[in-house]
Amino acid sequence: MIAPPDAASVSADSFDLMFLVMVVFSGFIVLLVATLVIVFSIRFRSGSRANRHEVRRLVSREVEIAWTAATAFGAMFFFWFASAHFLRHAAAPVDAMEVHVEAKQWMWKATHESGARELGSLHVPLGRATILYMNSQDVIHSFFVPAFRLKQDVVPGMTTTMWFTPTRTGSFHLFCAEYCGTGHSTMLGEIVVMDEAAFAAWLEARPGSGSLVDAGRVLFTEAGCASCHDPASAVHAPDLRGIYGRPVPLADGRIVTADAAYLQDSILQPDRDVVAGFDPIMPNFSGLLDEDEVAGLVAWLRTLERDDG
Ligand code: HEC
Ligand SMILES: [Cu+2]
Repeated sequence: MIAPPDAASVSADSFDLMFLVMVVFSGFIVLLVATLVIVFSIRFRSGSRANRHEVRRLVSREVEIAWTAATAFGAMFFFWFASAHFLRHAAAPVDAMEVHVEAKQWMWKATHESGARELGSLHVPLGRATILYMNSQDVIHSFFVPAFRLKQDVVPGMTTTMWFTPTRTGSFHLFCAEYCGTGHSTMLGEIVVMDEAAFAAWLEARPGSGSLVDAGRVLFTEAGCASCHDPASAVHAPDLRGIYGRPVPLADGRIVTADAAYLQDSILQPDRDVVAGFDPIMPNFSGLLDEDEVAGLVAWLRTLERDDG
């Protein structure tokens, strides 16, 4: 039997428990049904003298009601059990460390907030929440870390997120879990969990290409964003100061929260979520900016303070 790797993230243990309970419960049902099938087919085989009326008496209306209710109750229990787990781990802590992950045939790339980059590996600190903002450059991939019991699809044209808090130092396998072409099986990586101090030293020693935020600030002017979005601009475009975390009313009536994924989509697919009260004149920057540039812009937009003056 292949045992799963030791659990190495905060949510992993409760996930294992859920899995175990489901397997035990399903196993019990399988055994029960299989036993009844076998017993009944022997006892009531054709030609046997068993009393067929006896069964009808046994399966009364009360028994029918009881097992229907028990099944419904079981289903509701699992719904509660699984959704409680899901909700508990749905939202990342606000102070989570951010990393941008880019998937492409057939490699994983990561960019830290400091601008440090890595290929095929991801270094993260122990005991601290890390949130990944993930994009794909080509086809659907899936970021799968068995030791964390986490898996998330990485889809072209949208940003997906995944977060975890590692509980053990060491190196853990990272797989692509979505068949993504001939090199799929080579799309491997490792998650290296280091204690806080070692991680800080690692990041320090990393030849970053300047911080993401700085790159974003420069690009905001160079790519022409400022010509529309500068508060002094004559173009009617939203003021982006304090945008991060703000509720944004959209032209189609929805209200969304301007998280990192929304900011990224605003740049790459401006027609998708048009802000209420504005014309959809913002150019589409997908193909014009590479993923690091977009990550930089998003990082910079997030630092913009609201102007209360
Ligand atoms: C031609 C003018 C123009 C340019 C250039 C432009 N934008 Fe926009 N932008 C707009 C307009 C108009 C909207 C509102 C309508 C919409 O959502 O499409 C908008 C919306 C946005 C939003 C969502 C704002 C909100 O309040 O939710 C973000 C974020 C954004 N732009 C960022 C950028 C960035 C980053 C760049 C440069 C890479 C850029 N824009 C370039 C005109 C522009
Ligand atoms: Cu892949």
